[in-house]
Amino acid sequence: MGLGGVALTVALLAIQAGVIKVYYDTKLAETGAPAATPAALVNTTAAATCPAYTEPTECDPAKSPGIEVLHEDARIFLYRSFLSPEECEHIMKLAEPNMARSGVVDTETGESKVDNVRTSKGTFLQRGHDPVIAGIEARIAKWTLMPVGNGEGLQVLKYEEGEEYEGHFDYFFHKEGVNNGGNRYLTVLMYLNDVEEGGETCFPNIPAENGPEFSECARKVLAVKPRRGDAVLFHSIKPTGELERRSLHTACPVTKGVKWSAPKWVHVGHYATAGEQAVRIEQVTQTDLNYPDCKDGNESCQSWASSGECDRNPTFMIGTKEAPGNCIKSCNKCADFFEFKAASR
Ligand SMILES: O=C(O)CCC(=O)C(=O)O
Repeated sequence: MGLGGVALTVALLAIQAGVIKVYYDTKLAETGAPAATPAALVNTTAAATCPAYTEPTECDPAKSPGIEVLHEDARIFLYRSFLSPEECEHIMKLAEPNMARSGVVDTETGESKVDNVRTSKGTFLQRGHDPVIAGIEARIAKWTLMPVGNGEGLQVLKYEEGEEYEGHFDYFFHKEGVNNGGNRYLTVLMYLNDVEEGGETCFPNIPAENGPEFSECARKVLAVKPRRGDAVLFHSIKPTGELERRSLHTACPVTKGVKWSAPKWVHVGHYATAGEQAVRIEQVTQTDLNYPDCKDGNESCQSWASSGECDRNPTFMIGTKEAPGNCIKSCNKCADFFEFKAASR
């Protein structure tokens, strides 16, 4: 082999090393290996189009649609084949013996209660329950760029025919809702099986047109059909700190078969579990920072605003300069009423 051939071989080996570095970055970080080289960065695109659980040798990007952007501004994404079939089976098997009727969080008190808006059964698996669950949680952290410790334990849900979860937000409304790691920031909703009919996850604040393969409940809004291993990522809080009303979502009734899903809720800060000290993180918005004199007149303003009262009842909520309303801050109207004072942080 001539000098040119040697150089080419060395270059190819370096690129190969780069590919491996991208796939095994967690392991390399643990062993203190150097940061990614430009060759590694070139190959991240290929890595991102393969199922998250595959090894580099198994990965054929042409066969994997990878991550789809469902709504750029609301930051809603679909990751096909995020879980392997074996992982889906494992989660269902772990959860099955402990399934109990799902509850909802009371918007005023924060207490959990049974309500007909949510008719599924469910259970929680502790964070890091076993190596399989810990591996999935590590991949979620990598995808969402949020630490594993910000996540609650994995919830596992089972819907029989006719069962559903009506429109709701994952963020909390009650003031104690931010007592452990702040409010919920994002959700990664994973589907553990294929559903024969119905059971779509819909976003009713985002209009869309869907075909007849979707059930009636999912025809006119952004909707995702459950498919084994797929995962949807959506954000409950905007980069500005404001609550994201387009995260309103519904689990449509299952009309044929059974549906298994697993939501992972990730908070803005560390979510304390057994034995850890919970830290409260206030919900601060840009509006708060720049309009320090702007305050709500009622404790329930945030809850009312998040459920659409600013639009439905503007006289009471926002008002006019002559007769200001009660919830100007939660309706994000501080700029119309108060002096701008540039925030110092
Ligand atoms: O199962 C689904 O499709 C949605 C579940 C959900 O919205 C929830 O548990 O908050």
